[in-house]
Amino acid sequence: MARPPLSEQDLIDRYGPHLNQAPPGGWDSGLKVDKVVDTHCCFCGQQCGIKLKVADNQVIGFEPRYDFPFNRGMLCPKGVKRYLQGNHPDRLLEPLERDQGVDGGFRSISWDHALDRTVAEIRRIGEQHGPDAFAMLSGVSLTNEKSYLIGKFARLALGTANLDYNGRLCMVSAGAASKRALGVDRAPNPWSDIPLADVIIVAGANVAECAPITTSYIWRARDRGAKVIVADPRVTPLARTADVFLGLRPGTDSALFGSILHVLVANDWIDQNYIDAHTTGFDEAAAAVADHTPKWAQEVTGVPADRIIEAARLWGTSDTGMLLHARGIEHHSKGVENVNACINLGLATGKYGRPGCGVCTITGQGNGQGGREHGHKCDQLPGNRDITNPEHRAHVADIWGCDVAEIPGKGITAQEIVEAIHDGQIKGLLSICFNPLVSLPDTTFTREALNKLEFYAVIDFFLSETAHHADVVLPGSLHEEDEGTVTTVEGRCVKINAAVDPPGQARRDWDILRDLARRLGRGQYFDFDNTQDLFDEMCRASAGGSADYAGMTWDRIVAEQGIFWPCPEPGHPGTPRLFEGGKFFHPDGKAKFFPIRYRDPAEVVDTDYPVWLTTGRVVSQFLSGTQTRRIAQLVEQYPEPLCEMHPLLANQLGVASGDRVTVTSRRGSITVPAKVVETIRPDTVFIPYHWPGDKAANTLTNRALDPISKIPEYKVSAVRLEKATGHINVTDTRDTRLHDGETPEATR
Ligand SMILES: Nc1nc2c(c(=O)[nH]1)N[C@H]1C(S)=C(S)[C@@H](COP(=O)(O)OP(=O)(O)OC[C@H]3O[C@@H](n4cnc5c(=O)[nH]c(N)nc54)[C@H](O)[C@@H]3O)O[C@H]1N2
Ligand SMILES: Nc1nc2c(c(=O)[nH]1)N[C@H]1C(S)=C(S)[C@@H](COP(=O)(O)OP(=O)(O)OC[C@H]3O[C@@H](n4cnc5c(=O)[nH]c(N)nc54)[C@H](O)[C@@H]3O)O[C@H]1N2
Ligand code: SF4
Ligand SMILES: [Mo]
Repeated sequence: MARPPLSEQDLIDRYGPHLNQAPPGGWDSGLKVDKVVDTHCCFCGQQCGIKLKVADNQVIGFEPRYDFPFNRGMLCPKGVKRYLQGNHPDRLLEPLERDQGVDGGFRSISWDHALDRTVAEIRRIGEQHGPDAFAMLSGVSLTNEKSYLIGKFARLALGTANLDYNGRLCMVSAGAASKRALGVDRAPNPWSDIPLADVIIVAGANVAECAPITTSYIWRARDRGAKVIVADPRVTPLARTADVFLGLRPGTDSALFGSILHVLVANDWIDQNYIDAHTTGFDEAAAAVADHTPKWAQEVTGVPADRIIEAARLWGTSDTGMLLHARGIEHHSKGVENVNACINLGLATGKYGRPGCGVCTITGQGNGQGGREHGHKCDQLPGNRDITNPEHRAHVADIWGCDVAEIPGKGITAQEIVEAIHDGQIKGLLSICFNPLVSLPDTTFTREALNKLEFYAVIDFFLSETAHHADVVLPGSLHEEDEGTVTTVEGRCVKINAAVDPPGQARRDWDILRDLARRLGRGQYFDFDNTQDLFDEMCRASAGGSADYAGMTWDRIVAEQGIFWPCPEPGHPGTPRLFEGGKFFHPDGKAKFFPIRYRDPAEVVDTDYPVWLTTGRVVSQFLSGTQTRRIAQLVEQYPEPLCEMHPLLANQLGVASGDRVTVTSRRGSITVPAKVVETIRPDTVFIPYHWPGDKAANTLTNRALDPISKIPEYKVSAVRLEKATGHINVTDTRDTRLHDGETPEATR
């Protein structure tokens, strides 16, 4: 609901009758504010504290929050502009139904009609094809309470096993690796440990653009003299200040980390006492990399052998050290192996459970951490429990007050759900907080699948590109329209406060799901009146699980600026640092090494597709862009996807910055302007993925999945490039030239 323009009288009331005369109350910012609400940013997993300024039930501005210890008043460009999305004219204000008629557009319908039709289709598909033929997809921009509710809703109201979430595209490689090695899925450290590290390895994480506030933690370590090592095919902004840059070829991380382990062992830069006391499987892990010599790794990764040795020396001989990784090593058909290779480096040198020591994943979406704990993954029940474990099922059935047999078994993962839709096995879908048409690999395939659905309902606040394929669109709530909790990158559960009510007929997400459950005849399991009720039930359900919130209350969370889980009972202080005293979460208390050998990515370059493509993000856009592509000030910073390429490749193609290039993979092709940069390997191009349609990087990417985590291989595809017609003036404020003394080998 856009606010009407100010009338002349409004202007006089606000600013006084003459330009040179102050209004009665004196000059101020011109904003009449009813209240200022302490909450957190709705975007990335760092969850910076922010204040929203509210007037007339609209968010009209923001102020930084200096009291929140994580960001202490700092915000990135997205956090600063986030408040602008709420009043956007595209905001969905009433339920919509696809009009099969003339132009195939949508028409407004009543809530009763929208919900009754949705329920009728869920019933019809269930009766004709069984309950698993109706799937649900969910998202981790949602609060903990909603994640919990969705897990329960899919299992008890829809009765389907096939519920999964968009963290499947994001956090699952890190989660699976961490769980199998350490018995728990959480970054082991509070971020206040980062400045205490003597060496910091940043692997496949564009910290400055994607976790901007984390940069300041790393610089605080540098100020103490810490060494920074960056492993990335691109010289990211942080890499420009690195002491050692490991400019590896996409898809070769396990060769790099395997070789570092090899060097640690060969030089006895390991902590044998720690290994003996607190771990199992070291000998097998060391044997697996016996042939991963730096010379061999130089061939595979393109990183000079002496740099690999230097990185190993810094890591192995420093008393403290942290390794931070993100999707650059996780978005692979061997994402879990890559993460386990990193964890091996931490365990081999005893870098766990002490200040300034740990191997941490940097979470992605706003609730990238909490959203993977409370049971909306296909194999999971609340408390990060296992849906196939009889004891876990019994515990949750007890909390839910249902028969154990009513909880379906393990379902299939997000990409597999889309494959099953394409195959015709799954006929109906309800999605909330997910835009798969932009975010899944191989867009053409995803579109075909969506078009095959017999019925599709979407809960969103904007008509996302995926929602265009829906039969029914239910207008849900924006972050600032509901309260609840999220769990940040540090494992700190924080409180989100509602600033405004949903506009028009839009409803809170939980209210929509509760209504659907009631209409499905399952209201008895969804007898709650607000999100606080949901939080309390969620905490009870999590009790005894690895992600234990049982001792938390909203009051405590607010008073203590968040609580780190596990927090198993009232009065428990929470657990900022995991694994102190070498205690891991497996039954024997020990951590597990995994033997990791390098293997090729699912697709490799050849004569037809000779260039590596990798994809990712830019600072001003967020994920599938549904939100940030609607904020003009962010669009201006980077209006459309550019194909970053090295001058050597550009010369070969006869291309200058701004010339359009056609990029083709085995899946399809897109044509985008080139951006010639010295900050990328000559054999690799990078395209950010935030745009839909003919600008969608995912038209090119591969559906290959990691066998364990089922994450798609977004970071490696093989492509060919040709100069196309057309040119734009590329404006990007980033400095992508390399200066004297700043010429990493990989970019020569
Ligand atoms: N501005 C912004 N911030 C965000 C988001 C956003 O969309 N925009 N999204 C949030 C979410 S959900 C996520 S998951 C995080 C993602 O945060 P990041 O993982 O940091 O971001 P990406 O751009 O996906 O990839 C990170 C880096 O991996 C490198 N890379 C590519 N291939 C490889 C490889 O094979 N090996 C290695 N070692 N590196 C490789 C890329 O060059 C890139 O610099 O960001 C969060 N923050
Ligand atoms: N090529 C390539 N593809 C990628 C990646 C990559 O690096 N390269 N990264 C992957 C990663 S890490 C991620 S996390 C995914 C993200 O992919 P998606 O999860 O599909 O992207 P989002 O933009 O978060 O989509 C969320 C949708 O939910 C809506 N939404 C947001 N908050 C709420 C809410 O509170 N309630 C409701 N009802 N709706 C809400 C938004 O409007 C949006 O339409 O993309 C993946 N895709
Ligand atoms: S760093 Fe993340 S949480 Fe902080 S303001 Fe930026 S997008 Fe928001
Ligand atoms: Mo993500």
